[in-house]
Amino acid sequence: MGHPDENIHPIATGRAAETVAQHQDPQDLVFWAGWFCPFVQRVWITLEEKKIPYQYKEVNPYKKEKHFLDINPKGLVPAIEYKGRALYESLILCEFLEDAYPDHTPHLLPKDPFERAYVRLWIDHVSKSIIPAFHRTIQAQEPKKQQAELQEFYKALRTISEKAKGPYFLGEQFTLVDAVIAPWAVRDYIAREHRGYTREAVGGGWKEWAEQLEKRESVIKTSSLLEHYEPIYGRYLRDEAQSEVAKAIRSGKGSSVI
Ligand SMILES: N[C@@H](CCC(=O)N[C@@H](CS)C(=O)NCC(=O)O)C(=O)O
Repeated sequence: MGHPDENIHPIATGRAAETVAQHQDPQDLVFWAGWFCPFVQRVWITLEEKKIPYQYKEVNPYKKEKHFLDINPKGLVPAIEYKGRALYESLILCEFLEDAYPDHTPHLLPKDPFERAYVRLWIDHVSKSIIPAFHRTIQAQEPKKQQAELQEFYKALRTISEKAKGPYFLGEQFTLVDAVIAPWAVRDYIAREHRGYTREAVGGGWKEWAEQLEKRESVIKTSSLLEHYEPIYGRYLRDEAQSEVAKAIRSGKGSSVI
């Protein structure tokens, strides 16, 4: 995600704010988070699912403050400090939590090696197909391009949804596939409000799956009030290419009217 607008809300709201308040005491694990970030929410869901003790610390990753760059040289949230040592990258963090807290259930990765690899295969699809298509859909300005990208987003979601057994990806068990895609079920309303996306149009059972994900306690507890997510996408959503100025530029009159 790029640099959000200045009017981005500084801290978590709604149920996520309650969760933050409950996780202020020092712990072995410090969770460096940005309340708004979908990659953060995956790790947060994992922490909540497994009831791992953690101390929540809010950081604005766009400020690139030195203390945070010492933790994650990339300057991105999420990051963690575990007994004083730092790690980052959301998928790696989710797997680390599985490995470092083996007694904490539920296990989000199946025991069976095939099933484990299968979960990772579909997480890879989320990373490589679904998230890029979501961002291209949001960022596209030309209506034709928006439509084309939206179709790609639908296709990527349909492909995985057709494999979902219900209520969750592997059936009754909530796994990492569910945890990593859930933040986009929370945020897909942005595409609905601005790009004509509907869950029904995805097909393949996405609507039912997304509704299950939204209802999951760990997802609810890590979600802020919906209206605060929108400004984060504002820069992409602002249809500048359709503004009068943009139209003027396109028609060759640009420099004289700006
Ligand atoms: N691949 C990273 C992506 C994390 C990411 O992009 N985080 C965003 C916020 S949602 C960030 O920290 N952005 C700061 C920046 O781009 O400078 C992960 O999975 O953890």
